[in-house]
Amino acid sequence: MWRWVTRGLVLSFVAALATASAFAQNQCGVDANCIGSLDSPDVSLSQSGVILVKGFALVLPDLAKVELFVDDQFVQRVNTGIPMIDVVHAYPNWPGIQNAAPGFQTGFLASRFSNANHTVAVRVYTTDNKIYELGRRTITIDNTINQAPFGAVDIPDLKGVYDASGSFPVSGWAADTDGIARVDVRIDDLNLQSAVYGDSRPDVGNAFPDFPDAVFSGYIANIDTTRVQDGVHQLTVIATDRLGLSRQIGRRTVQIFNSQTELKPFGYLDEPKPNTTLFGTLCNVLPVVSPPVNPQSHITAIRGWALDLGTRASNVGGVSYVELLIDNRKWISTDDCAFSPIFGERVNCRLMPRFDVARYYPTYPDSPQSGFMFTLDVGALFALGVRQGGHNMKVRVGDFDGNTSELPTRDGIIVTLVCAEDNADFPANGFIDIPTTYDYVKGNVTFQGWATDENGGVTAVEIFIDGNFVGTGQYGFPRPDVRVLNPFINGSANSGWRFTMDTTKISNARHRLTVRVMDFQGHRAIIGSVDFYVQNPPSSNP
Ligand SMILES: [Ca+2]
Ligand SMILES: [Ca+2]
Ligand SMILES: [Ca+2]
Repeated sequence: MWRWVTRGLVLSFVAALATASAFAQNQCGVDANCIGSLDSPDVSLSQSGVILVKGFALVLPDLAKVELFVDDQFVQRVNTGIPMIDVVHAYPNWPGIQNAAPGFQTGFLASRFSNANHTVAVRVYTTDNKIYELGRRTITIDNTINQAPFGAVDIPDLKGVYDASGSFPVSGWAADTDGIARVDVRIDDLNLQSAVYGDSRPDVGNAFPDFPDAVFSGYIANIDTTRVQDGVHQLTVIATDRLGLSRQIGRRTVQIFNSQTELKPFGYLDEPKPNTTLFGTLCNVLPVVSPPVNPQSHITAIRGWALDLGTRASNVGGVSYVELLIDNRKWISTDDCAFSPIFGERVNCRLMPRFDVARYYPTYPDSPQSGFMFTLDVGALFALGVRQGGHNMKVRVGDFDGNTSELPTRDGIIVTLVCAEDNADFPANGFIDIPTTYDYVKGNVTFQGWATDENGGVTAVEIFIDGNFVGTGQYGFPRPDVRVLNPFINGSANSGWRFTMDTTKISNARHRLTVRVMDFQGHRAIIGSVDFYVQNPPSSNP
């Protein structure tokens, strides 16, 4: 009996040695070149849904990759490079720690495994081809359990008490294999508002490769702080799945302070985009009306939206006026809003429908009618002494308390104003629909928009990234919407352009798309620029 027991022990010990040597790996922590921890999954809980695998690893000389193993079988590569302030503080003497982002995170579907015990471990690969195993543990999978939603709050971040006034965004991501029914933002455990859910989060998609819904897991709520008393509050974000199960996915301390003078208007200038060439006609004809417009001249539409909040006490939130400034001089104000006999409709007005804005700011005064539009006659400006060339354009918004803001920023945008009559040419007109400003894109992305040229038509749509020519787009796609807006322009019905770009060829960073159009006479005009972010997963074969 004694011999039998001992023999069994010895055999299992030999078997363990054989397993370890087969992979030629060390446990992270046995030498000075690897420090790490696997914080999740928790062995004390039965696992279901998406099993989160999270931790950190600091290795020397450098980290090559991290891989997830379940039952000693390779499952997937793990997303690395996640900042972890607490780890940076805990290992102040680690080489290069101040710039380190030692966190890693992934997840895998529990439904791919049986309801039983399974081993989980990650392997950490160094740039000098060493392999360390980290965090081996046995977990229990029980697919009959409904997992509560999981996610994160990215904004506000964890850096301490967040000072807020007026409007501030709460954003992050939330996911659940049953689908997310809603994400709610609470202040002091009272529901304040629901977030808009379903925005694209390619970084989260990368972290959960076998859970495709994670790509559209982003949420954002724009919080109107004037609905809350000034002071320190606890803000929590609660996600609820389609089966009704909820989880708090983040908690932050916010300090709210609202005074009338701080509650400035905010908003955005949608059109024109930066760098656009805007043209005028009848450049020598002095306009007889104010704001300056000549009948039959070419008109440029200036469009955007603006909102404003008031304090709890005074409650006089709301936009009072919007003005168009060129080189800091006011040319048109929504105080001029009136029926125009030239256009046969009301022009230079605010309170225009913007249901897209209302979706993101549902509780704000006038948000369904937050739009404004100006009819700018560039030719009339020339007649009044404005020179052709580059000019600063911005929009100033005033509230009822005497506060003003400038859109899109105090710096405005640069536009080029030209007279179309000088070389008998109307510069091309157009727009960039995709990407929208600060979109996150990855892999192959198709930029899209439209372009027209009123005399002769479009020959080429030239695409620039960060000022470098990258190719010409395809042209001639149907755009009935553009036709409706520009019925008098030949070719507007088929004015769509597209350009497919492999974003893995450029860095994971902010970039600027600029689109230039050439017409049949060889005249070129920029139709705008849009800034966007590229976020591709690390290459799968380092
Ligand atoms: Ca669930
Ligand atoms: Ca205000
Ligand atoms: Ca032209």
